[in-house]
Amino acid sequence: MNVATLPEPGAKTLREIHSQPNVWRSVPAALAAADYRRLFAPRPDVLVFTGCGSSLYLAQAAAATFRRVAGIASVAVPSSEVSFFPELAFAPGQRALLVVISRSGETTESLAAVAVARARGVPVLGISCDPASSLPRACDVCILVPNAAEESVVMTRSFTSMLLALQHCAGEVGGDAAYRVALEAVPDLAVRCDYDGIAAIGGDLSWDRAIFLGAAPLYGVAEEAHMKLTEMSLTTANAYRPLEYRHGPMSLADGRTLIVLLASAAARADEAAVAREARGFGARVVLVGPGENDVDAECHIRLPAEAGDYVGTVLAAPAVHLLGYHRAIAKGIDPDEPRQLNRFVALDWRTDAPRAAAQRG
Ligand code: F1P
Repeated sequence: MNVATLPEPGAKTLREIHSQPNVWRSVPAALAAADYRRLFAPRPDVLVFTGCGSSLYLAQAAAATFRRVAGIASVAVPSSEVSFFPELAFAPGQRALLVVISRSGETTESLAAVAVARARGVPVLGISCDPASSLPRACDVCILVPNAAEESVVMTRSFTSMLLALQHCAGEVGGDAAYRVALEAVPDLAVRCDYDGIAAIGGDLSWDRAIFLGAAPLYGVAEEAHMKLTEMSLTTANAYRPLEYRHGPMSLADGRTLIVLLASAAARADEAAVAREARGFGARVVLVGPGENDVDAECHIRLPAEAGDYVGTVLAAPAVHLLGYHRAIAKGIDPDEPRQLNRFVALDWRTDAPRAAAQRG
């Protein structure tokens, strides 16, 4: 093969990362095509968000948003736990709605979670990027965001676009029209962000462990960030709520540790104190959030002040996606070809019946 025609390593992933604001603009129209409102009448007592990998972290951010914006009790449960510990998801006497998140719509554990819900008479709302997949056929209603799908294995724009779609749902279900208007402005806010400053940090191989700190809906983004860095650049990473970092993990903070604080508005001063303490142990600090660089971060990805914790949730994602991309390239790794990873995990489970029942035969 002519070397000149070989694609640049990571070309697909980089293109997909930068395409996010434009893809986000199409989310309201994608939502309008799905009659999801009927699953909220009567109003469920609890929403159980579920998914695997990046989609589980998306579930965490979506659950926090629904609690705050729609005022409905919401939890995020890994799809495998819905199958093996359904009592953690569905309490007797509680009217639940299962919300299954799957870019591919083919992850076995997530399809099995649908079977568990069905067997209990629990309605299912799905969200996926593949209209031809199994998930839309298995759900009562499925929101589809097809142009957010990636060619790459790693999820970037599908994560943020499906999260934005669910945040719009929360606004609709909560009757908060102003929230939905604020969400529609998010793509324009993203265009105002200068994400490129993260490239130098990604290219600096003098750190080799990353800690992502995020609270409430940003915790799901922090978890996604740790996953992206791991998948793209084979780097050890962890995610914590910011103030949790003092309760043990800070013992590892040193000169080879990168702290990425996804700062919230609600707890900003206290979160900044944690970052400064970590810096005191030699850790490097990156700040992603609005306002001033009050943590003496060596890199500040400044987000617009009007972002807010439940409107600007997705705005931190391109920064952490680019961190993973640039670190992969600096390490000579192609983020378009992540090691030992498939587009989705297919298991030899029956998914037409709850796993436990299927195991009993
Ligand atoms: C879920 C997932 C991805 C992960 C990898 C394997 O896929 O765990 O989050 O990055 O691609 O599959 P899906 O259920 O959202 O399609």
